Amino acid sequence: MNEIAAPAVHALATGLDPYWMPFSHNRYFKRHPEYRLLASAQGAYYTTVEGERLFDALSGLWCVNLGHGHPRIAAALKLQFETIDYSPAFQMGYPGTFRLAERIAAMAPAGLDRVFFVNSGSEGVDTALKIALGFHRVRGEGGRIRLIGRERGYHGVGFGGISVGGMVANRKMFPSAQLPGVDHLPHTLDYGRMAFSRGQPKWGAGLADELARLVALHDASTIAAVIVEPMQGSAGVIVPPVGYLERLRELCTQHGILLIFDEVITGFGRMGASFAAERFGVTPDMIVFAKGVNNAAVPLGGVIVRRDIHDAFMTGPEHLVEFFHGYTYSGHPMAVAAAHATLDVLEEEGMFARVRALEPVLENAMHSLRGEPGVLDIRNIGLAAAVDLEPIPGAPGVRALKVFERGLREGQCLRFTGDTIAVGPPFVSTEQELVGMVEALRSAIRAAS
Ligand code: PXG
Ligand code: PLP
Repeated sequence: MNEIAAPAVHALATGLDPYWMPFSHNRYFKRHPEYRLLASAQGAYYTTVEGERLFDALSGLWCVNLGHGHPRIAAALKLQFETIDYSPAFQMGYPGTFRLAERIAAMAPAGLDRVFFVNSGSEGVDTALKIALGFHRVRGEGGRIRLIGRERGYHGVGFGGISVGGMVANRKMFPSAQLPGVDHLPHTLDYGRMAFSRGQPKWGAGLADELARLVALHDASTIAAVIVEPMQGSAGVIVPPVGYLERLRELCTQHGILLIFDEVITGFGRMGASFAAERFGVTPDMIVFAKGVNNAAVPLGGVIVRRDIHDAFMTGPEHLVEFFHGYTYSGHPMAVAAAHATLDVLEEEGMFARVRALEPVLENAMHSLRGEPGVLDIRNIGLAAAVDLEPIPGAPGVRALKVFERGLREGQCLRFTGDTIAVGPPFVSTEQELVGMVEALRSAIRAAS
C-alpha cells in the first residue's frame, strides 16, 4: 500500500454508528451526513467525500489559520518524525521544546516569559487555574481559593474549565463536579446598547465594576484569579467593550488577584497581533494558548506565565519536583516541530499585518448583512465575526442549522451554534474569498427565512 492509498482506504468506512462525535448532534448527523464528511483538505478548502469543495470559513475550529497541508509544516513534521518522534516529558528534555518556549516568551507581553506546555485548550485552562491556586499557596495566601469566570465564557471541558465557564449546557449535567467557591462576572453582550457595533463596542466598560462587587462580597483575600477570554469566541464573537479589560486589570492589580487571559482562539494572530493582550493593550498575569500556535497539525497548548509567578514555585531542595503537574505529551516533539514551522511562516510572511489588512474587508462584508431576514446582531474583531439570527419560535437552533446546511450547498463550511453563525477565516484568505463567503452566507440566510 502506498502513502496516498492508506488514508483513502480508511476514508471508505461507511458505518457511522460506533464513533460518538464530540459536541455534535450525533443522531441528526448520522441521518444527514451529506457534504459533512471531509475527505481531504488543501489551503483554505476541504473536499467532501462527494467531491464538493468547501471554503473553510472557521479555519477548522479556529485553528488551521495558515490553511491545510502547509508545505513548511509538512516538511517539518516529516523531518521531526525521522529525527526524534517522542521524548519523555518528565525529567528529560528535547531541545526544540526549550527553544519553542523561548520563542513564545519573546512574542508575549513583557514580563510573561515562562511557558508550560499541554495538549489542548482545556488542559491549558486547568493548568493555569492550578498555577494560580498553587502560587497563592506557596506565598502563604492559601486562603485565596476562589476563581472568577464569566457568563457565556468557554474554557474547555475539564472540571476546572466547566466550573469557571459560563455555558449552561456544558455545566448543568455535572453539578457535583463544579469547583467550590467559583463565581461569575456578567457577560458583556447587550443588544439594546451595542447591536451592530463594528469592532469594540463603546458602551460597557462599567460592566467590569461587577468585579468590585464580587470582591466586596467575597473579600479579596479569598479570590485567587479571574479568567476571561479577551474576545469570547465560542459564545459568538463577543467583543470586549472599550475600557472593559483595562478596568478588570486595574481591579485585579488593586486586590492581588491574578488575571488570566484565555487566548486559545485569540492567540497567535487572530486579532492581528501576537496576542489579544497586545491588540487591546492589557497585560494579564497568564495567557492560555492552543489551536493556532501550530496550525492544529498536532495537538498543542500551553500557559505563558509571569516570571515571578513561576519563580514562586522554585523553592525547596533542588532535587525535588516543584510543580506536581504535567502530561505525557507536554511539549511533544511533533507538536513542537509544527509550532516552529508555524511561527516561521507567521513571521516571515507578515501574517499579523495581513490579518489587520483583511479585518476591514471582513467587517464591511459582514455588516452588509444588516437588514437581511432575521438578523438580530453582527459583531466582528480581527478575523472573527458572528451573526445572531432570530430563533424560529419554539424551535431554537433550527434557523442556524438551516443556514449552515444551505451554506454547504453554497460551498461554505460555516460554524453554527445556537442561532449564531460564526466565521473565522484562514489568514491566507484573499479579499475575494472573504466577500464570496459573506455573499454565500447572505444567500443561505435568505433561503432559510
Ligand atoms: N478556551 C477557549 C477560549 C476556547 O475557545 C478552549 C479553551 C478549549 O480548547 P480545546 O483544545 O480543549 O477544545 C477553547 C476551544 C467554536 C469552537 O466553534 C471553539 C472551541 C472549540 C471548538 C469549537 O467556537 N474553543
Ligand atoms: N491514566 C493512566 C492510567 C496513566 O498511566 C496516565 C499517564 O501515565 C494518565 C491517565 C494520564 O495521561 P496523560 O499524561 O496523557 O494525560
